[in-house]
Amino acid sequence: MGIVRTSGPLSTSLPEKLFPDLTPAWNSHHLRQGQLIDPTTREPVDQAMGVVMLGPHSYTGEHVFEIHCHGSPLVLERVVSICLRAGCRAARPGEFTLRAFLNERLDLSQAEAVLDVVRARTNAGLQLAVRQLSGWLTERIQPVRHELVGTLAHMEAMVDFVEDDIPPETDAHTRGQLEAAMRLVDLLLDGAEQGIVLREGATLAIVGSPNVGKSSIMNALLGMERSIVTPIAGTTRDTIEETLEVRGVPFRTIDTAGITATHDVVEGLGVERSKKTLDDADVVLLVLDLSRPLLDLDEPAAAAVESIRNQTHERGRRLVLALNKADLKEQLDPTPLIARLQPDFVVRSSAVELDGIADLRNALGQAALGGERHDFVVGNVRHQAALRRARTALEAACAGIADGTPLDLVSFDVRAAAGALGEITGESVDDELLDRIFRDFCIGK
Ligand SMILES: Nc1nc2c(ncn2[C@@H]2O[C@H](COP(=O)(O)OP(=O)(O)OP(=O)(O)O)[C@@H](O)[C@H]2O)c(=O)[nH]1
Ligand SMILES: [Mg+2]
Repeated sequence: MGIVRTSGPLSTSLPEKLFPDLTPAWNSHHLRQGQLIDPTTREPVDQAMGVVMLGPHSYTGEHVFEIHCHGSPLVLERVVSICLRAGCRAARPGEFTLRAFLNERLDLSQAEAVLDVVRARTNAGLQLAVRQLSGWLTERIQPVRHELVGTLAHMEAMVDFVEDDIPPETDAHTRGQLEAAMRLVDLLLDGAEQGIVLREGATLAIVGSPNVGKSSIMNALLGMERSIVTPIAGTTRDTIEETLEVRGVPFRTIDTAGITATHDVVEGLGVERSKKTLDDADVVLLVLDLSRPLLDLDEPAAAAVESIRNQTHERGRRLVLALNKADLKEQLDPTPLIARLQPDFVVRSSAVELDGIADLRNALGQAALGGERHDFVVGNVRHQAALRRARTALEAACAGIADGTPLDLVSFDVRAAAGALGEITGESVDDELLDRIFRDFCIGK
């Protein structure tokens, strides 16, 4: 099916023109079926359905008419051109949603959530967007912003009328409000990092020396025999990728060749790839074999992990250590390595008996999210940036009050904070920002 829709006053006169066979009584929100014709030629175009939704009870808040026809591009093009001839104009990208925002059917964060729903690439990202569509973010931000605006008005009045020092109780009150705003912004920013991981997923590199059970663990995590497993060291020669969802986090999971000091050319190239994979990973799963006594064998892998642990990484790389083959007689003491690498999680596992695999999944999920899943996750990058700006401005305002900075300077920061929060709800946006946001929408949304 294909839907052509119109919004605005013409939406109530179009139905009679396009469906002349139907009685002209078009009740709002009732779907009707009939012969759709081209009013200029009287030629039938399609057997279609139409529905009128009278404003303000429509998506845009204006009168809306929708034509549900067969999905043939020819039919759709015809219907669009008929509407244009009847006096409509083509919608700009996102214009329906923009009108919904301008007519206060949606706040700005909800309008953007529409785009996030359309664009979601992961189930978790979709979940976040749908949640935002309900308006929870504005519900939280709006009262705090209104308090700030009130504080601002008060401060400006003080600047204008008071020559003497500000009474201390005003200071305390203002500071209390600024701190309350900061707590909310902090709470929302805490979950922002998780928003990115849930929207975009994380990369997981499974590394270690040869034969420790990396491929077996990859298969156990996936629940399928994806990677070849043999008792021969050096089985995995190249990186092997698969997607895996753990606690809502989509992982790009990569099994790698064992990292070892080697003179073999092919094996050496595999080791290079393993190190490159390690470099790009958000979460590293280092596997050790508990059943063999020699920790030295793990040295090249440990050194490679150690070197990337010291590098900065945009999401803060996390390390999970799997002490594998825990079903066999334990011969290895991993304590010195744990002390040296300081992994975020240590899990004992048996990839053969499937012991500890659930713990491993838990550890990986927490490692990617940087802890337990937050209740309030802001997934939209623009909102995150606005929250960060609000945070900086609130901090400056609090510091200003503590230092006895003149109120007119402090009020400048409070205004900036209220402005940044208003950019999320849409209460303080200019046309340029709206243009930028809705430009990304597709036409018709
Ligand atoms: N008993 C026991 N054997 C295991 C376990 N995990 C892996 N193995 C065995 O160890 C051998 C090597 O396993 P792989 O998964 O191929 O190890 P790998 O680390 O991928 O090895 P390379 O690809 O050669 O670097 C196989 O014979 C596995 O069956 C485990 O937890 N317990
Ligand atoms: Mg392998």
